[in-house]
Amino acid sequence: MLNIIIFGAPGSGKGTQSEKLIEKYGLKHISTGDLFRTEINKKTELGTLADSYISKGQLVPDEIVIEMLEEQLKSCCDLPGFIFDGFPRTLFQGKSLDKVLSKHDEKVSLVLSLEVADEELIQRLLKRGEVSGRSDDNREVIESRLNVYYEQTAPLKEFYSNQGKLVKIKGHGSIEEIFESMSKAVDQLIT
Ligand code: B4P
Repeated sequence: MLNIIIFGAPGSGKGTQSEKLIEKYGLKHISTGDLFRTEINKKTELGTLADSYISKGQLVPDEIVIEMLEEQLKSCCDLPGFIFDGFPRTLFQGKSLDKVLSKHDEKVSLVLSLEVADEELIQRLLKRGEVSGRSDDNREVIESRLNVYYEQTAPLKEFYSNQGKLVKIKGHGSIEEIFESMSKAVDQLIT
């Protein structure tokens, strides 16, 4: 299986690029952010709990995220692979993903890291906030999300770089240009 992690700061284009990669390579999309937003919209207990963290720009606790992930991976075996979008976000989540995948004799194939400057990230998220209605797309919460990213999520880059799995992708430019760079990295792995 081809198991790709799309990595990057909030607003780096993870969701945007994931959709295009899924279409091209036929992989199953697992976006923890989307899964939480679905629960929030359905007003479930999990949604209410997740929103209490998301609306403050904090990460949802690891154990909740891992439980949700395990549920998603239960029926994984006859698929060509996964795109993990916005997951893992902590070292604990990274190590847990390895454990869950190894139960299915699988591993992470590639980590594509979208590199975008903070100013651009803030502008993109503020722009999305004008229409998204998301509780976390406003300046105060965006700043806290960026801090959380640098403190808790960015250390994963070293984790995957040490395993020779990290490929940095310039995340500035048109969506098509970025997609081309990402596709090249995937094609190098599969051909
Ligand atoms: P996510 O849903 O993962 O959201 P994100 O980081 O904001 O977005 P992404 O990088 O996907 O941005 P997009 O492509 O949409 O997480 C939301 C929250 O959920 C987290 O803060 C956290 O609280 C919680 N959560 C999720 N997963 C978790 C986990 N594993 N553990 C704990 N908590 C978790 O792009 C953003 C904008 O930029 C869009 O408007 C897009 O149109 C635009 N854009 C994209 N590419 C562009 C380009 N090349 N040029 C110009 N604009 C571009």
